[in-house]
Amino acid sequence: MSILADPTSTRPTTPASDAALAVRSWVTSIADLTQPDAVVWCDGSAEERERLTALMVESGSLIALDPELRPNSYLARSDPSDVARVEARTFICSEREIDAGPTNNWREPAVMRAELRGVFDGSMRGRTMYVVPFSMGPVGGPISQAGIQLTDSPYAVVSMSIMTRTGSDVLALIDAGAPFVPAVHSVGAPLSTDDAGVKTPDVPWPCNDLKYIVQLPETREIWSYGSGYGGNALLGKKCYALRIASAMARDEGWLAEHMLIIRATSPQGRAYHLAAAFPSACGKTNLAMLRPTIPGWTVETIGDDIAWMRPGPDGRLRAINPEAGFFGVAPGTGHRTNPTAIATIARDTIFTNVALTDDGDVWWEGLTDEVPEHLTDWRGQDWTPASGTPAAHPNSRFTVAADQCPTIADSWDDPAGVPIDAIVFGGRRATNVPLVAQAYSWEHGVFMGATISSEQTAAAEGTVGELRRDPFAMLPFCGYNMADHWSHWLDVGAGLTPENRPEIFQVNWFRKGEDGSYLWPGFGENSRVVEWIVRRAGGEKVGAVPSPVGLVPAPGALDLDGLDLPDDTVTALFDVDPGSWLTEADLTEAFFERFGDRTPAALTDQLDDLRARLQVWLHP
Ligand code: GTP
Ligand code: SPV
Ligand code: MN
Repeated sequence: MSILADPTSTRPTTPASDAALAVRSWVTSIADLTQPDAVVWCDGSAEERERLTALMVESGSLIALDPELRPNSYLARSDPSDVARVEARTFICSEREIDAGPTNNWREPAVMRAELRGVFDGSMRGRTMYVVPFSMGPVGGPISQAGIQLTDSPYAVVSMSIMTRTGSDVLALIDAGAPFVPAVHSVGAPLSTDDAGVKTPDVPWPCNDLKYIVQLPETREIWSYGSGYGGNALLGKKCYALRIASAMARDEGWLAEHMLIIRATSPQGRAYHLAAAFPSACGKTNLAMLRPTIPGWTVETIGDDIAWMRPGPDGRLRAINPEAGFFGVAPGTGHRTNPTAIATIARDTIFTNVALTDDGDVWWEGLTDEVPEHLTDWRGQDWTPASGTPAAHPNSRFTVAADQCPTIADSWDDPAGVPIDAIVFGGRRATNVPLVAQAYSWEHGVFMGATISSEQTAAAEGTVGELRRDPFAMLPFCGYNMADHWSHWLDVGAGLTPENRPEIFQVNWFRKGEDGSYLWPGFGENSRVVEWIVRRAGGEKVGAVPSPVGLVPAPGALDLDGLDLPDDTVTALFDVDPGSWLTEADLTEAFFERFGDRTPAALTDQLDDLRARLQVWLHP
């Protein structure tokens, strides 16, 4: 088998440099290990995507939607066992366990490598191995980084070509010596051939019950086995842009974060940039595509999931969206809640695990108010409203290019990034956390980020609804010791001058009343909170009053015009109950203790300050 065995392969230009030879010898070594039938070098072209898409339609991996209703769009149904990230099988393999920290699964690199050699041995037999050079961020940009994903999944190739910049220009950069992260992916479902030379038939969604999502942050490598889904398989996303990049960023003085980025422009024409970290399925895509309900404001989208930020030549913290597409949660995305997303996915979209309508379009819970009378559910079974099961999987997703978004900012792909004015941390909290609060200082803001807790969602395996700590919304994504991440944030803040340092805020769209319903209408109405945040960050005269947990809007400072919120609802949205906050402080202390002496003293000082403010609140 030769590297160029497949006649459809676009042969990369004859390698001239040592770098180019090293890439080819790495590709050969992985092909020798995994033994695919053919190796195809991907050029990222439209023809290539069409060819692979047609191949998947033919094999049954993709279902073409009605082109009149949803042009050039497809539905994929995963294996029912392969529907979300698998955190229990996600490993950070640093030489020392302490460097992975208590919140990551750690394995010794040498042990993991030996294990991986075993599982990858012959794992691509009967399949094609695709070579996908990709760039996170604009190709060659000062904040961008390159990678190469080897994969036996055409679904991963096509998805990567939407989610990242792939193709020959990236390979040329790597051949010229640009560093790249090698990322190997196999669905772990080799196809055997019998004595007569007949291959076992393939299934629409090959995968393996045994899964490994492995990051080696010190040697900057990724190995993923057994899953074809989302963050497990599109290795540029969580594996690279967060787990590996967070470790790079720590070493090099920048930040790789699970954050959306937006640009908000006031009626006066002043533009502000905001980056916000919420745990998975807690509202990043929705905030990124926010349609403001308050007059005169516009919000434009820069990124919906990941931000890479570094101090720029002007001394400001500059952020890029390293991705090129959105892998967004479908359920709950509707004409009423997120019309921008609905417009974005009108064409050229891959849907995974949503329901199919009888006329060949897609549907999911929350897309429309009225529920279709008959559907084919995400498992391919007949479904009616009486079925009693969701028609779309709760973690079903759409994959779509960022530039299809009608609110995409013209600066979204500026290689130099946009200057960040405000950083926001949030989570899904039925109680305690107010609608919005501003940190008293950078250190207090880092404390807010470090103490995020959130009710678990369907974006990963686990019990939905259970409260868990998710510091910086990075619990499943930090490639090194989480406490070191907090120290790193303290250092980055200390390196910025006060004028250039973003203000930090905390928000909670999910607080519930006694009847269990949300107190805050959310979605477009979140623009009211965004206005208060960016005006505060911009140093404008907009009122704030102290509370134990941060500065909250002064009476009348948050624009609630036209909302018809009863006064007691507003009070409940901002209620700080010292008793339950003191209990929460005890839990925070226990949480910090898990990290031993790696927890920065600045954060235990912040905990002391919080307790002191709560005591004053309790006994004024
Ligand atoms: P990942 O892609 O997993 O990182 O998720 P995300 O953080 O981008 O979450 P997304 O915006 O997709 O929202 C997840 C779910 O939360 C969807 O079902 C949304 O409808 C719902 N949601 C988002 N914003 C709000 C809000 O302001 N209020 C309420 N009640 N629900 C919201
Ligand atoms: C998340 O879980 O935060 C996602 C989806 O954005 S995945 O790409 O699967 O990680
Ligand atoms: Mn995410």
